[in-house]
Amino acid sequence: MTSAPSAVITGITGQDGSYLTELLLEKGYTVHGLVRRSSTTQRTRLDHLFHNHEIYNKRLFLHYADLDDTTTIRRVFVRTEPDEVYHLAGQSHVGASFEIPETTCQFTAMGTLKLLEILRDLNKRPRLLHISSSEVFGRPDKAPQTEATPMRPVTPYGIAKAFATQMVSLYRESFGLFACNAICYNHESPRRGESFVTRKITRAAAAISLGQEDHVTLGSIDAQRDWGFAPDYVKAMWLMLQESEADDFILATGTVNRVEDFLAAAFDAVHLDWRDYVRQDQAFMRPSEVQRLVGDPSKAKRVLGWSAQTTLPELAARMVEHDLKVLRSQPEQVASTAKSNGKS
Ligand code: GDR
Repeated sequence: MTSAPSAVITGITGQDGSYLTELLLEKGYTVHGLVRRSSTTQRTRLDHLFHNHEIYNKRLFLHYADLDDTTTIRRVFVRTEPDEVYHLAGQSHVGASFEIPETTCQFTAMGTLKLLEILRDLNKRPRLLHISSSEVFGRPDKAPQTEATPMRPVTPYGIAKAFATQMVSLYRESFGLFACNAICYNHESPRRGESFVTRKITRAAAAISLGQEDHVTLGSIDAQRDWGFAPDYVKAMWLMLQESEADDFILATGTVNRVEDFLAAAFDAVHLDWRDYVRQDQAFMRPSEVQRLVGDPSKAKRVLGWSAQTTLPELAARMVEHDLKVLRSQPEQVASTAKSNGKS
């Protein structure tokens, strides 16, 4: 009898980490999550699993390990001998990367290199999925972008991701690691952090419709992005590690929209006109902005049989519906979170 497959997930407490954990548990995996040692670590996305006694500490385990703590991470790998590693952790906010470029590079770039070095030395090497980003393309010459589009990042976050992405390819080619980059375009969900533009908008639309807020302040609303639904994307990440050859894939919808289109979809869901409630502030503009990113997911479709299933209006409506529910059940908490949405 073969034993159940096992996986390590870095960044398990994030949006993607939580959906991926659910997917892997459904598939019978034992899941080991690496979490930062911090008194304020947010784990609400996984609470339902921690409270499940059939799962927590039976098939789902947490290990404290910062991304730069190589000794501890190595120990986790030696002890757990995972079949697969999903490397999702890092400083994921592009706007914030201008304010904390060193931290961004330390975790996103060097954290990935340190992980690769650990994997290279293991006797039993797991397969690695690294979550890369459309930000590596920066201001590309060509749209939509493919796996062959040159990287021209223009943000500290994009530069750190480009470094990590190229290191993953290098370790695959030079050291024979089964290591893949999932070059993900924006992917959202009700579990998205509130400082990202989609969730900030859906929360605000919900709060405004319930009379708890009267406006939302944003930065650039003509920026164009390719927005998909996060649970669709974690399925592709898993599929990538089931292939016989390690390879990189663009994960995207192939459809581009403006922030304005997302605003319209979210406010439509509560029957309001977004133009009456949106203010703009320089504080939310970035020193260097990626204006338009859209991916060509045809390789993922051809090789993995994967395609994004959720349209932008469906995505926005689903997120607004969730925020309305939360807001109605915890009005004070949600209103104060929305107010304290810092510079992002
Ligand atoms: P992005 O997502 O930078 O594309 O990175 P984000 O939601 O932060 O911004 C999308 C676009 O909206 C504009 N914008 C604002 N953004 C934020 N956060 N807050 C605002 O108030 C606001 N107003 C306008 C931004 O300028 C930008 O053009 C996301 C992250 O998940 C990355 O980790 C990931 O790699 C990429 O998507 C793919």
